Amino acid sequence: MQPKNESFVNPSEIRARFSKHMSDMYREEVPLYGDLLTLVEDINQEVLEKSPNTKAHLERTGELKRLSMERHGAIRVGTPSELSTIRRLFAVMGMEPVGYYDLTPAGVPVHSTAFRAVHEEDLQISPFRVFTSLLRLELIDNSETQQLAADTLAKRQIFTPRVLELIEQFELNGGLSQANAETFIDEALETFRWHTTATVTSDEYKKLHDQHRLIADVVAFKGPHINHLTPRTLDIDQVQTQMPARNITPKAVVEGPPRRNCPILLRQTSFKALQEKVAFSDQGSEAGSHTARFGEIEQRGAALTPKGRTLYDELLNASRSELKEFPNEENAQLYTEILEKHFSQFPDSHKEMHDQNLAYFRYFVTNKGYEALNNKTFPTNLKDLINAGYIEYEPLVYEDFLPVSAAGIFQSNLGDNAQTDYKISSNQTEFQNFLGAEVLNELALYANTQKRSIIKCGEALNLAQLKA
Ligand code: OOG
Ligand code: NI
Repeated sequence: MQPKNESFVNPSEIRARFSKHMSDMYREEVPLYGDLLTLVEDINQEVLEKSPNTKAHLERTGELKRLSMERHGAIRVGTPSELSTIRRLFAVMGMEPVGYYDLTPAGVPVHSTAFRAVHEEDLQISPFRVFTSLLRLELIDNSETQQLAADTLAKRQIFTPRVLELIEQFELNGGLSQANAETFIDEALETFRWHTTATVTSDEYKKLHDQHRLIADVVAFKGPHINHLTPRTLDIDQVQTQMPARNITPKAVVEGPPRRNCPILLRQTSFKALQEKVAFSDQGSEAGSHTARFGEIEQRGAALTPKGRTLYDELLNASRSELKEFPNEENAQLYTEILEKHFSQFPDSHKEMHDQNLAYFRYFVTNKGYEALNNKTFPTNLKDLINAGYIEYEPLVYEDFLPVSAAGIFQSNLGDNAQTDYKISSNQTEFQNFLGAEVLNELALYANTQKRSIIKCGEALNLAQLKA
């Protein structure tokens, strides 16, 4: 999307710059994240050198250009008003809430969405995403702790006065000038910064922490510090194996689907959260500690259609049921075997995934197609055009998250004994009311991108009514 006024900065440009600033800040705050970035870059380089085929695919889809700047982060906010202002803040950078994730079945008292760009052209400029969770205070069963949390949260302001002004200005005028965009980036960054001083006493912290480590993390600090940033790798198993040699301790298993020739959705792994020194409000020095921030890596594959996603969910559930317990250090090998066995039922070539309508694709006119432009009558439907070699396709990359995987990432960083059986479940309507907007349906976004690529092919080949 272009800004309304030419002197305004493109929101995608603000997002790209903000994402870089955020990465630089986190690298300074958590040096291990920097080590992880270096490892991921090394492995990506290796993959690209060893597999010209992968490189060619990525070049074609434009992913090669965005690979080194690709990352996602996560924050956890405490109140409905923080959530709605965060939405307005991300809107300045062209990020919209996509998807609803309920983490309560996994024993984490939050529900979440992901802020990201939605149009393929904007995603190419910067695919930066932020997984954003809202604490569900109503799930705290101890009324005294619930009150303590509510009172503490009511006292804080996580946004600087200047960033609030700039958000309003953006909403009023439809954009920000170059100078204001710069200021916005600096001021917005403040919301995500780590604070070594807590806003609560050590006793209060203990009460919150005893209820759930996550509650202490959300409530006890000045703001929703970014708790991890995640670079994208082309070979997650390689990174997982090589982490220990660089003094990084990975979690037991890679979340998501198993390794495949044609990656689907999202595979993720993280390193354990760090214990960091903090000062409670009744202490002069940093005598306490808090464990929340970690590092994560991801490998992204094809976005699946509803049919593909149903198959994925079935195979994942079957694998989990057969394992009978949560994946951990001891059963990691067995889990991988079970996962591979079940996922052998998921077709592993782009052609099968395409022809069986399991994934979304982007279509391209081939050289043969362009060459034939002036001297051939083209077939008029997509299938025949593909069979004749005039059009080719590449899968659309999955831009979102997976609830079971997200739960696994939360748990590995909250201690595995953080399981709680919450009685209240999913409440998307309430979440959207707090957010002040509906979350977008990610499947519709992929379908739109796919459709736009078909229309483009039709235009290029002078086939006005090209249909899927
Ligand atoms: C968010 C965990 C989820 C992912 O990549 O699935 C997540 C959190 O711990 O706040 O980031
Ligand atoms: Ni993450």
